Amino acid sequence: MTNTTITQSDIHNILAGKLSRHFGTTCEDATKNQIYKAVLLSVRDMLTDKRSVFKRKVKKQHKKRVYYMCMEFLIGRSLKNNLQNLGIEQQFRSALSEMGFDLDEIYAHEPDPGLGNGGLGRLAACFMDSLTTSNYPATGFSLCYEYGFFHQRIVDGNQVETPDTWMQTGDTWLVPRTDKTFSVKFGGKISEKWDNGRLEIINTDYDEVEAVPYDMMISGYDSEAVSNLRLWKARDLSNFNMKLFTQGQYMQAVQNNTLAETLTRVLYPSDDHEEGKILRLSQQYFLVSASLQNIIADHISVYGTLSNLPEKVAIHINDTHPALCIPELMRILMDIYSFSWESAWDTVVKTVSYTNHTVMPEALEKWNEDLFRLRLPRIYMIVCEINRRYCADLWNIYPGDWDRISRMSIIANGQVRMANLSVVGSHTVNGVSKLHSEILKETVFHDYYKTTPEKFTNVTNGIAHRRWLCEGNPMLSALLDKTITPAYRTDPEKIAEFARFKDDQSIVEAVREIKHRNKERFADAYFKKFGRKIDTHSLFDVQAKRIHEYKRQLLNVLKIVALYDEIKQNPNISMRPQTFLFGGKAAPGYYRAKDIIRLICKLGDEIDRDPDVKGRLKVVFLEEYNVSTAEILMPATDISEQISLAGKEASGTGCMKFMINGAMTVGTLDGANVEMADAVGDDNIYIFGLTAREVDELWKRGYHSMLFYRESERLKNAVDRICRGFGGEDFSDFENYFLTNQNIADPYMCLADFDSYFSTYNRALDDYDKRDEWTKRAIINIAGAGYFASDRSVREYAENIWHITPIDKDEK
Ligand code: 26V
Repeated sequence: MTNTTITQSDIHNILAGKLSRHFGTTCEDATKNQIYKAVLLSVRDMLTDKRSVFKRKVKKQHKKRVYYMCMEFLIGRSLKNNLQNLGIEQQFRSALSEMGFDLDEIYAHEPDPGLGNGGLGRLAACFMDSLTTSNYPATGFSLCYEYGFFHQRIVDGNQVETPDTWMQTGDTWLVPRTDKTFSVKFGGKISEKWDNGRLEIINTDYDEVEAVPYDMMISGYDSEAVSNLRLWKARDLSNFNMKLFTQGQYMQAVQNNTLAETLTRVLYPSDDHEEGKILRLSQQYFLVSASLQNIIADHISVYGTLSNLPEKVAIHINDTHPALCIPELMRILMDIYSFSWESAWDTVVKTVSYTNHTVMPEALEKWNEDLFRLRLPRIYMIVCEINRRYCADLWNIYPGDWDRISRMSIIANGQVRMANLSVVGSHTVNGVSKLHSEILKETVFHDYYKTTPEKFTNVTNGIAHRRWLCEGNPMLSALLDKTITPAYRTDPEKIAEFARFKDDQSIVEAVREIKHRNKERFADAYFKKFGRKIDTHSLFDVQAKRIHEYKRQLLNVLKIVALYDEIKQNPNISMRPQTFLFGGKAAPGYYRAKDIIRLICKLGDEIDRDPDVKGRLKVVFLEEYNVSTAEILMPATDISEQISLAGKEASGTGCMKFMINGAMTVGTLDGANVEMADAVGDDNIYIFGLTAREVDELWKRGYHSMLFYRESERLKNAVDRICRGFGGEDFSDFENYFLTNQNIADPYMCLADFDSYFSTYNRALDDYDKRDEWTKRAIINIAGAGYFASDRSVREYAENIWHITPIDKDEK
């Protein structure tokens, strides 16, 4: 799509204006950084203009709006996305080139804001892209973390964390709205007073923090909409001590402001366990309270009443992190707008919906009750009352069934359980893949499913294919444009038409050539950054995701060690050259994950040093894996490793990004892999290992990894080899981990799945040599990936959960 209303010379003039006003310089004298800022500011202006037209339409058409609340939005870089969406990339490229600047270099100058940990945050960003492209009235709410997700350095195999100071150059997209602030209160004392027959809640001695919005506009492809992602930043409000100040004690007057200063300072860099930190709870309440006040104020300004809130507003809580929405909306409706309990509750449940993103028990949020009461006294009272009424209802349904009622209770054993609160306070609860939604009903939410089955549904995740295919793989998308027309850009299921070309030899060759060029592009970028070479004629086998035991990077390591062992036992064995690429960060306090990184790095060094290998195997650990790296890594991948223990990965979205770029998946029947296998058929995906049900049964029977170790010579050798260490580095602790741990050895059953994994991988390796066949199957994967576009996911949310419709384009 090209926007023909703006010309190269218009852009030249716009940039000249920006440079003169902001930096007092000219196109001739500007530095690269000044040009970068001038480009961003110009695009920002265009988005602002476009957004104001869209906002008017939404208001005029009285559209129902969705508010997507999430502690994380892993948006990635925005410039290229915005220019392509607006259809003005070409004009900018030419205008800049005339001024002596290369647009690609300007792209590279933009920092990649790490406002998320992984899948959950990236999904939120993909959804904003799709909502906007599909012209839905949508707003994202999150926090403006001063420090995003840490940068990862690898020093002698060890992960070292350094701060992500993205705001220093990345804040140009943000528009501070100091005119739209709200105040959020923490702690204090609550008292009640009857006033004219109305119960008044009085909060005293609280700490007050000002929430300042920083807005980032999100563009859509060829759409009328420009959405807003509103990020809240905490600013000190009440801790300025005027008395001390007027006494001349300037420094003391501003000393006591730690809460406001720390609240939005840093993103929690762990996505696997709740540390129960009061700061995290405060962050969550800050997000929720500021956003809800904002939503209510906007709604009142349009409708003048809250009685129609559920008809005009959908609030989505992305995982339990914003679950305080439920009691906070109750508080606002009752304490400020005098709703009765019953009508407030009815409004809340009709407005709020919830997505669960994990069944890992350690990630299910629970707060210490005392801490919760102290920090959020009024919210605590409301949660207690929600719980009291809910348990009373349950008592009527299940009289005497204490066990069940205590399992379903929101507060129990001194803890507030956020997942239970989320289910009770939402009208709809969904998982993120078919399998995961079924597991939710059978396990974590089983009692609720039995009680209110109509609440539960599934929406399989999706990816913004415009970023992950069109932007990241311009050669492949150009080929698609040529063969099936560009219609798939806004209607992704049309990619299916590409399957027609699987027997067209010229297309098969073109797809193979594109894969190779993308491998070269990746290898060049890697060389520029690290000064090390990768053989682009080797097979690229990639596992890129957070480092977690359940994702089983260790199973991959066992496979590589077994292949290495084959070479050691027979140095002349014929083996296709393979490069194993790992990318991902470990949570700073997750020592096992950090050890896995060290193991990968040290294995890589050992293999590099070994003359027997003769370049046939190479292991690369990619430092600082982030959205920008993923964008060039995925198009370069031959085999995508999706090997979590079945039942543990809620969906996975990386798997979809690899698929749409023509990689073949080696994976378990877990998360979205199940649906990917359905989409392409068994011949076009490499499935191995235990199913979720088999895992469950084995677990119940009693899992003994030692039995698998003893039965497989290859596995035994691989485990023993790891335990002997690499290059003087000791990994003997893995013996305990895999085999002898008294609690539970090999908790994610790597050993049980090893043989099946190894033989399946080798089958893929053999198939890779039949180059035309392989590429045909790559084409089938690309063609089958349309379903996994987030355009489809958000349409399902819009139609089945939020009940929103796109704006009417023709109406003014
Ligand atoms: C938990 C916690 C707890 C400690 C504080 C920080 C924090 C941050 C995130 C989480 C929950 C993470 C859940 C998550 O990321 N799930 C992933 O969601 C993806 C999108 O639905 C899905 O594809 C992945 O399979 C799933 O692991």
